[in-house]
Amino acid sequence: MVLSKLKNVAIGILLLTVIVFAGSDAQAQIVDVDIAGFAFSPTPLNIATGTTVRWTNQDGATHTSTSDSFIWDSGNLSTGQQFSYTFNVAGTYPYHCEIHPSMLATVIVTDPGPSVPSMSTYGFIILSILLVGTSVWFIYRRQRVASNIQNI
Ligand SMILES: [Cu+2]
Repeated sequence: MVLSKLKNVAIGILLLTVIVFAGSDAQAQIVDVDIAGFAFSPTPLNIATGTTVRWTNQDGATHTSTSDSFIWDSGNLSTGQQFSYTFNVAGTYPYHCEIHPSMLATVIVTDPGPSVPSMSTYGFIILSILLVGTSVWFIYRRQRVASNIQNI
């Protein structure tokens, strides 16, 4: 009886904790770079590791997004075409358009380090511990009262 109630409380707390942690987990991001007016915008672009950059050619002319060290190369992008690349390693990445050598830009990737749980997450954990504690105490007390009545 007591054990099954405790199990229900424990499962409930566990589920809530999982939901909160899943919700606070930083999602992979996509950042857009426009190719317009024979220029990349924005540049320099500052992003965190794991971010995907998506270039879209807004010009009538054909362009490319090509890393200066050929880490990536979009090939020819005609009007409206897109190209994406995910930056998993921190560093400075200069790039250019193969067709128009004057089109230069840079992506700067920094590693934000391991994500630290927010204060609200700590608050939730403390609240959970308090909730479990009081639940256990109430159930234990009720059990003692019940056994005392039986002993009379
Ligand atoms: Cu170009």
